[in-house]
Amino acid sequence: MMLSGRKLLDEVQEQARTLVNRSLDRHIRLAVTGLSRSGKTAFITALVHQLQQLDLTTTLPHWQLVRSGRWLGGRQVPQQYHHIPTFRFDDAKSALLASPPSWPEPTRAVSEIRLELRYRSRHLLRRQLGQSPGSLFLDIVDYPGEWLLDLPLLSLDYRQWSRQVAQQLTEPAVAMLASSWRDAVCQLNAHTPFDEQALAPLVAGYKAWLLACRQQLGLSLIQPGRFVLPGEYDGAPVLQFLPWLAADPDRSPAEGSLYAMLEARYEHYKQHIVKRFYQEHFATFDRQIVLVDCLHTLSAGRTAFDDLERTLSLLLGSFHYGHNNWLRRLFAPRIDKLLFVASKADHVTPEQHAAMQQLLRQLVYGGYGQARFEGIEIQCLAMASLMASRYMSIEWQGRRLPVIQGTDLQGLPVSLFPGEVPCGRPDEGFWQRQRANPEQGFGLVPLRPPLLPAQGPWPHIRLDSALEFLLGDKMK
Ligand SMILES: Nc1nc2c(ncn2[C@@H]2O[C@H](COP(=O)(O)OP(=O)(O)OP(=O)(O)O)[C@@H](O)[C@H]2O)c(=O)[nH]1
Ligand SMILES: [Mg+2]
Repeated sequence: MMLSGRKLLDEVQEQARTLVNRSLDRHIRLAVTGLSRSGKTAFITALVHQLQQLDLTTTLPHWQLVRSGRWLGGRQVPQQYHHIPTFRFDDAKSALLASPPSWPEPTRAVSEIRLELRYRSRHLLRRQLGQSPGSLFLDIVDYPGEWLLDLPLLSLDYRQWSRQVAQQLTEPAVAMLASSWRDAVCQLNAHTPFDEQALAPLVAGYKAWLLACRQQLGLSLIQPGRFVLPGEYDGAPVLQFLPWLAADPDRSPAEGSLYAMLEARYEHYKQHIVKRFYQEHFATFDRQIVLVDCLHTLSAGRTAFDDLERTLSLLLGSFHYGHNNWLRRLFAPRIDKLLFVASKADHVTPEQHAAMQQLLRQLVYGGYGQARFEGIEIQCLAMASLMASRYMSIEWQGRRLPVIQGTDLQGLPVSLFPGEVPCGRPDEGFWQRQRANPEQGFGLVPLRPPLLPAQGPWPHIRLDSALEFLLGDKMK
């Protein structure tokens, strides 16, 4: 049958449209990663709010798309996976807008949100096909930072992981907190028959130690993550194991022995909890942002700083950007851009931001080098998703000092001279000054969120630079 000229034209146009949609990557899955309390949920909330504003010109000037007047608007649309809870944007926003305002709750489970972003396309083919405005679908995943720390476990067997914990315990401050369970665990015999009742108090001691390391020493390497935040596995036997700190077994432990059971539970944890979680939520991300709260770690002291450095290196090592190993097959990464963010930059005065970025660059140096080697584009930024402070300068002992002013969580006004952020790994002098003046720490006084308008734009630091880097090339 002969097609009429009009029909033929329609068909050709439809085929061309399909081709354009395929070639124009209209979908991005953004992995927002970071250790617990690094600012992931605040970032997602601020991002979603900003992207739902129609007029961004005044607040996001460093985002090219906005500057060139091509931004049309953003809205939340139904997400791809129906079985995953939706990110509770309205709850987070209500908390920020409440009187008094408060930060969103710590995250206890995974959730997702999908946005459709509309813009006027510069793409010639798309314009000719009548497809300007263009749409980009952005998927964002939020999850508890505690679970990120499980990722490096995937490349450790039970014996290797146990050695890593034994190494952590060589730090005196860390060992001191383990006194309630460590001696008993060091005395265990690999071949004794497994006894759930006898194991329970030891595991409870181990879990309490993990929490104490985080709360009292500000440590980041808290593994396994589900031991401090079990989610749906609360009470399951798979969360009842601990590292082997006694002598290694002299012969292969029989089935039903203590060692065999601990090892089996560890492996089950890796295969059925960790691997499944990452397969389900992280397998297909295209871009990644890694938030790091450098300032809080500087305040927490040297042990915490060293621990953060080690933790980041373990984490970035396990992403193995572009590497052809089994982790790569797990993630099938298409990731081509990686943004490292030193979060909560509103806790220091602006002239410190360059040092903050430098410090972050040093902290993530290992992963940075690896990713760049694989051709992934990388950037480091000092950013605040929500700016909770104002900058001032005050007269003090005949000098002008830059300070930040804000409100603490109790509602009292605070003026802080945060001091100078070291550009790299701090020297001994820095830690000594820190010990002498503990109240001077960066980010030690958490700030209450600022008073925000329900509809208008929200104050931030470099959120627009982050958007330019993460989305700019996909919205041409
Ligand atoms: N001043 C300031 N504080 C921030 C900012 N972002 C986060 N915070 C602070 O950091 C805390 C943790 O932020 P969240 O966004 O909940 O961190 P998270 O990474 O989602 O934490 P988990 O869900 O526990 O993994 C907040 O309660 C605030 O006190 C920011 O941009 N500026
Ligand atoms: Mg969170």
